[in-house]
Amino acid sequence: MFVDEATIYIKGGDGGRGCLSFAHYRQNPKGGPDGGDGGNGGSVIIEARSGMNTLLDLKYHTHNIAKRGEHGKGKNKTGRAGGDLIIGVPSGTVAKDTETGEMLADLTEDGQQVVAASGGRGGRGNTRFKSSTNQAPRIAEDGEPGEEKWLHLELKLMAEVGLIGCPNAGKSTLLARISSAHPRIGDYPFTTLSPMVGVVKAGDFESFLAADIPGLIKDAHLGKGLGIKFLRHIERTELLVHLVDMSEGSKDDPLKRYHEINRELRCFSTALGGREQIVAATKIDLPRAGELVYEFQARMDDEGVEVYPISSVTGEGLKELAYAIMNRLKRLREARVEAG
Ligand SMILES: Nc1nc2c(ncn2[C@@H]2O[C@H](COP(=O)(O)OP(=O)(O)OP(=O)(O)O)[C@@H](O)[C@H]2O)c(=O)[nH]1
Ligand SMILES: [Mg+2]
Repeated sequence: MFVDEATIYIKGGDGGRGCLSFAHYRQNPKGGPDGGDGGNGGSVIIEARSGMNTLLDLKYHTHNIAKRGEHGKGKNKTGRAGGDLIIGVPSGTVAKDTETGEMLADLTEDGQQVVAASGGRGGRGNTRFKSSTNQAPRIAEDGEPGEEKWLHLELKLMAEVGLIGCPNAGKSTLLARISSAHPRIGDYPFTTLSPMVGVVKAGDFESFLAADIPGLIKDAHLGKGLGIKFLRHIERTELLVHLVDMSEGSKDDPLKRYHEINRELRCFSTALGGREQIVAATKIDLPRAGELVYEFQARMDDEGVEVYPISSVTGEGLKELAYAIMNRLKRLREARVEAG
């Protein structure tokens, strides 16, 4: 099951207590201090793993506590340190402190780690307190407690391209057709209930990652339909491909739908609202589509936006679209490099 949010409690292990002990040898009945230090507690470490794609496990495993350090022992033996607790999360997970709202980490790279809660330091044994004036110190420290906090984890998928549009526009069908992914497809709105990423090949050597998300409707920002919560999964994208359905009669103006979706994006964030888009007119194989596409293209032309007509059934226009996406991505990257 795809779960993209979880709240967990984490605590570093407590440090072990320092030991209060004196050596007693036959030759030296008075002995001297020989209490060892306590071991350090283990830390809680969050690690990104590209092979994972859900926070499901953590949803049901909320308490995560690292091992405590062992107490120090006589004969100056230091207690063993508690092992770190490593929690794996999908790449793209953002960790925030629930209390302060502070972002602790944005784990985007496979294997990237962050110490989310440090273990407590072990207490010093009495040997450490020996001095010229105090040869037999009767003090030893307690270990420090491990750091504890509640974390909110939120997964934001890693993809360069996001597919957006109304429910039933053909987003999942397009992704299934041009990528390795197998999203669910259905002849009804809201078929897609959780986002999915696919690798799209453009030519022999180039590819990009595209994310399919549930469809948006007017007033999604007010909670209509599935709402806008899935938009966070396309926040990291560089480019959006906006799919507009050409099969839905002329009364339901495609241009109007196109503007409605863009409005929802702006309501979610100015960043997403301002993201570059490529517009694709879908389902052009259907008999009634021809005229609508022509009209839509003409009106978009007035707005200075190019439209790519496609059919995921016949395959028409798909290659052109994939190449257009790849080229736009390259241009965006070049512009980014130039801008430093
Ligand atoms: N004729 C034709 N039908 C298509 C085409 N693309 C998608 N469809 C059909 O349109 C319906 C909706 O397709 P989906 O890919 O599930 O649409 P979606 O945009 O992912 O929908 P949601 O997940 O609900 O947002 C399905 O019945 C598809 O078979 C196309 O190019 N031509
Ligand atoms: Mg879908």
